[in-house]
Amino acid sequence: MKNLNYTGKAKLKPVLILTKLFTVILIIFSCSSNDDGSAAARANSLQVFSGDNQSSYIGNQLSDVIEILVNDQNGNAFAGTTVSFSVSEGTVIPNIATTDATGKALVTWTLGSSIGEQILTATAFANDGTPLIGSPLNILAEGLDLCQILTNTEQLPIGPDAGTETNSIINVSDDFIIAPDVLVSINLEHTFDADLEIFLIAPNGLIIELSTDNGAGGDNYTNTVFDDQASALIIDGIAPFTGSFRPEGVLSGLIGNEAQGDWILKIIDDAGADGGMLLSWSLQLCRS
Ligand SMILES: [Ca+2]
Ligand SMILES: [Ca+2]
Repeated sequence: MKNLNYTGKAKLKPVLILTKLFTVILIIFSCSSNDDGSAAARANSLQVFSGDNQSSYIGNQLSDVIEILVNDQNGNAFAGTTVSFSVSEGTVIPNIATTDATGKALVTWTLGSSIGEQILTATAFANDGTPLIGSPLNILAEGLDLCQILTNTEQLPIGPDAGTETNSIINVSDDFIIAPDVLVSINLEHTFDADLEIFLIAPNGLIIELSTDNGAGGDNYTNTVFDDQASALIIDGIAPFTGSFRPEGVLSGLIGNEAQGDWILKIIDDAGADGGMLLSWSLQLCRS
């Protein structure tokens, strides 16, 4: 028993000494790095908290704010750091923001005019002037085209009997107000163009006369684009009307209307005999 007790104490003593020594070292170490005993937190790193990789239409503000997070060296949120922002194009508000109690700086970003990738850059420095880890920081967004072109390639017969109607639908699923420029393009085959009366009908029922009884005995409409800004009038054109023409009605009458819904290309063959085929048509609609 004595031997056992003696052996036990002999093993215990070095452990106690080492523990005390380690405690002393810890106290010395912590005293040397913290004069007042509190944590000496400092701004250390910069990262995106939220708002990266959004998309929006060019010239429009992104739906979510961009949140930048500054942490200290222990990974805790750090307040009071100045973060500067710049954009490849568009605007960011504000240009300079200070991190709040949650370590975050918030900005709104309105995209510039380029379709595709746009870049917001956040920059922040420590008190000693060195950049924070992660700075400069790039946040990306995608600028979307304001205009969409929708196409229907379903082939439908035209005529040949008098009074035959051909209706082809393009559905617009997006909900937006129509801005300039509205364009319609058509491709069709027909052996006597003057038989044809071609209209665009908007979801709200507005009817735009594109071309009626033009082209005399000529054939087809081949890559014909109806555009209010074209220099040539469709009534002055010659079959197969390849190129851009001002329609008989005005497409600009659609501006300000709701885009969503079914758009109809209506073709009436108003004379017997000759007939043909609708090959495809497209509708360009833009938003502001
Ligand atoms: Ca006919
Ligand atoms: Ca006409």
